[in-house]
Amino acid sequence: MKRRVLLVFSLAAAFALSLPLSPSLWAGDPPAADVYKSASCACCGGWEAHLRAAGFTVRSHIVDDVSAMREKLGMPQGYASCHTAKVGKYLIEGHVPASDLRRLLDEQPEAIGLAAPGMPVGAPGMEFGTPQDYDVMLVIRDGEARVFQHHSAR
Ligand SMILES: [Cu+2]
Repeated sequence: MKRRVLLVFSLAAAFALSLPLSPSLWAGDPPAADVYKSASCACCGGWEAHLRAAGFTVRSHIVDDVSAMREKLGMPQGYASCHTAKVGKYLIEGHVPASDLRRLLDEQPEAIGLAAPGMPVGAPGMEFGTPQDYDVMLVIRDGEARVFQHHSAR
């Protein structure tokens, strides 16, 4: 418990320290995002548009079986959403905001990647209805994850 609090605190501190440096840290182009989704997924397209607007190059890949592709890529099924993306060495599951993706790429933690499990209303690409609170998880390995960023609906 203590370790977890310390970890959260040090991450918050690291994030705060990195803020003024962010523009210079982000000098290069971000890696391209390869997005694996089904042909009928409209909200996946919404998320891709969000990434493009944030400066990412997006390559869409239509697959018949999104779940099988998730398995193949290595994102644990417990964090499943509607699409799985590969960005650099990381996997991104679901409607993860570009700001979290950039922070992940800046910090380069040892992890599988990020996941916004399910389909949280209000997340990028899911802008309809009443927004809800949701957590973006840092998936370290199968069965081990922690909150990377909490997103409040307000
Ligand atoms: Cu979706």
